[in-house]
Amino acid sequence: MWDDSKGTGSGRGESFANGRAANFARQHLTKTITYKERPMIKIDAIHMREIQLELAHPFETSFGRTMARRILLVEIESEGLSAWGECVAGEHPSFSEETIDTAWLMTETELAPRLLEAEIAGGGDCPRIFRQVRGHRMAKAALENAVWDLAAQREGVSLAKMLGGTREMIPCGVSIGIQPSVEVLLDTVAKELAAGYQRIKLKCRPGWDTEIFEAVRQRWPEIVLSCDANSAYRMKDFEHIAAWDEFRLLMVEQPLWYDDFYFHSMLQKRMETSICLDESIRNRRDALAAIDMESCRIINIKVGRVGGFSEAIAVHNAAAERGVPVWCGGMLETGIGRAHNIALSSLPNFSLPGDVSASSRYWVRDVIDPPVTVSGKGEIPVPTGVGSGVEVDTKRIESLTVRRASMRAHAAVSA
Ligand code: OSB
Ligand code: MG
Repeated sequence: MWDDSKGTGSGRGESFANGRAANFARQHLTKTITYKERPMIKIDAIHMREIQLELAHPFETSFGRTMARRILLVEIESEGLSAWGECVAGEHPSFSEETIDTAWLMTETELAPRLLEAEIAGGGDCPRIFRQVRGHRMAKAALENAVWDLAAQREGVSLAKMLGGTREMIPCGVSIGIQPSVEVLLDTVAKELAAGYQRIKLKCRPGWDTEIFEAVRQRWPEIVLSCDANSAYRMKDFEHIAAWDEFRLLMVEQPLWYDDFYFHSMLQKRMETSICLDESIRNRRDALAAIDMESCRIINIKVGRVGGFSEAIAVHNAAAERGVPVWCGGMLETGIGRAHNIALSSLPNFSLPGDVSASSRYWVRDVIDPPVTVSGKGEIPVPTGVGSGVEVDTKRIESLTVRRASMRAHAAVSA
């Protein structure tokens, strides 16, 4: 019961697509092999870049407004293959303690050097390699996820399959930021519903809550609706939040402190609507504690927040065994992180629509080509090609790069 599969599905047997990854798999793998027997991965280099990219629309939460993003991308080069990872840390330590600058420092001075020296067969080895670095989960996740992507390419399978995914389509919702007025919000909701999204999540905070739930519910009594407070409320607000039961929200996400279970559990006892935790869940143990204390009945999994795919799978499995549904959160990712979120969302217990939506909601032009699109039914097909199944637009990334560093085994070069 306490033993979680790490999701290292061996999934072989489908036809290989063309390309370097498929060739690699063909040359190196001739029979079905288990995880332990996989040949070691030789990492030749780790490249770090900071790109700067303006959002198509500013995004406002209870902790602030984002107009443009500074994003750390990592690329792992290995025996002719290349795999990317995205660090979801923001510019400021508002969602969590990490920022792009702390992640840059940790990646360059602690994490990448450890990874370059390590013996690894797959992404599942990364938590062990990074164990002596406490915290910095978003920095760790960027590298670990790239290793999973690389391992999938080496095996000639999709990343989703490598992670143990089973869904062919993922259901999509949207997260709608705080808007200048209720009228603008209603127009935005109407637009997203027309695009087919299956669940609308409204960012809220004191002063932007009951009134907007009322307005949206009045116009759309039956849609699947939720809200996310990003820790904007305190104990004095318990009555106020419990009164939202009348709006039949699917969930209230992270209403209280970002690091709390106990007071969320007190609040959950006083309301019918399910609480969903986001910020508070850093790993599987947190998920077990929160479920056991009834601090929440739903869990938002963000692969960056929990430190990488291994821990995300562990949280997913722990929740599944206890009948707690999960969904995949978003952090305003580019197509690289988005593709990883899609692969993760293909796991069976991702049964609620996630905050994984079309590239065009975030970027005028994404860093993958083609961008991620969503069907009129609010679904994204899970790519079946090798690796993450998306094409990284390296020329575009080059043109957006403002800082870079490269590390090779036994030699570090910074520029
Ligand atoms: O709490 O889910 C959150 C964006 C930045 C920081 C925190 C959150 C969010 C979102 C955006 O809700 C989700 C998305 O990527 O669409
Ligand atoms: Mg959230």
